[in-house]
Amino acid sequence: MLKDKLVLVTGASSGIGRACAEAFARAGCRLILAARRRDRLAEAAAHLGAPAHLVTLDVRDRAAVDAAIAGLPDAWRNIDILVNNAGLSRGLDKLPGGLPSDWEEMIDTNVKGLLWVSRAVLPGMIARDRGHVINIGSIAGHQTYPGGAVYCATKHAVAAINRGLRLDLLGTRVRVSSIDPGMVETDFSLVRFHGDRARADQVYRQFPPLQAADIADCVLFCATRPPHVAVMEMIVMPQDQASVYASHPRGIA
Ligand code: NDP
Ligand code: 8X3
Repeated sequence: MLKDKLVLVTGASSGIGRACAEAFARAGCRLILAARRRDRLAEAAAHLGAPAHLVTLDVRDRAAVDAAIAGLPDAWRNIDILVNNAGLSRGLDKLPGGLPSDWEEMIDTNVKGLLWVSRAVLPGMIARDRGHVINIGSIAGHQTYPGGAVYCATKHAVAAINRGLRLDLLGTRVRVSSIDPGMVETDFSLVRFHGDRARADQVYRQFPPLQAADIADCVLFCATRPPHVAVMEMIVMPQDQASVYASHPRGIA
């Protein structure tokens, strides 16, 4: 079903994005891998076992996004699936003491970056009357926790964009889905805590977290439904995390 489909994954240099690229590669797809760290993209591509085109891209830079999509070689232009995954959290400070630079980075990446990439890719999908935009949202798009106001605001925005895009594409065959995970063990916490490895590792010792491959499974599930089936939103949590407020501190064996 996915054989030879062309998939663009943003944030393919790490975590969930890289796992999605690997899963689509196993399904026979060709991959466009986008992120800022070229060395990490090249490393991911080397282990993919599928044709891959690398795009060094900061999704916050609208002009760069437009140029990257417009400049794709002919064989890499007709994107079938866009995985809007690039994103991050910065800081866990209560809002009155939060760093405006952290807020700007999150808003510019998680909201505006997702919009820039979608705006650049969607016209082609609509013209071909086929395609699938799969957004990586979060449980933080459904709930809000202390210190997370701005990150949660960005993921609430992703949820609204996902729902709005679905409405705006009604009548086309272009599908829109959001996969909204709870805690996934990736570099997410390392980035959130500005590189504090000990603090980041502690996050994933409370209970068995989801792994990036678990989210890639869900993305693949959405992408492999028959054309008349649209998965609009999927919340996926670790078994020991019932909400952002309620988890069972089972520890890690
Ligand atoms: P990682 O830190 O492992 O990966 C984040 C990816 O985003 C990296 O590939 C990074 O690439 C890319 N990225 C960040 N900023 C930019 C940018 N400006 N331009 C292009 N790429 C960028 O974290 P995750 O895999 O966990 O995060 C992926 C997505 O999943 C995010 O949207 C996150 O909000 C979401 N999510 C994560 C959860 C978790 O618990 N881990 C739970 C719910 C959702 P590079 O630095 O090379 O540019
Ligand atoms: C990441 C999940 O709960 O850390 O989006 O915000 S959470």
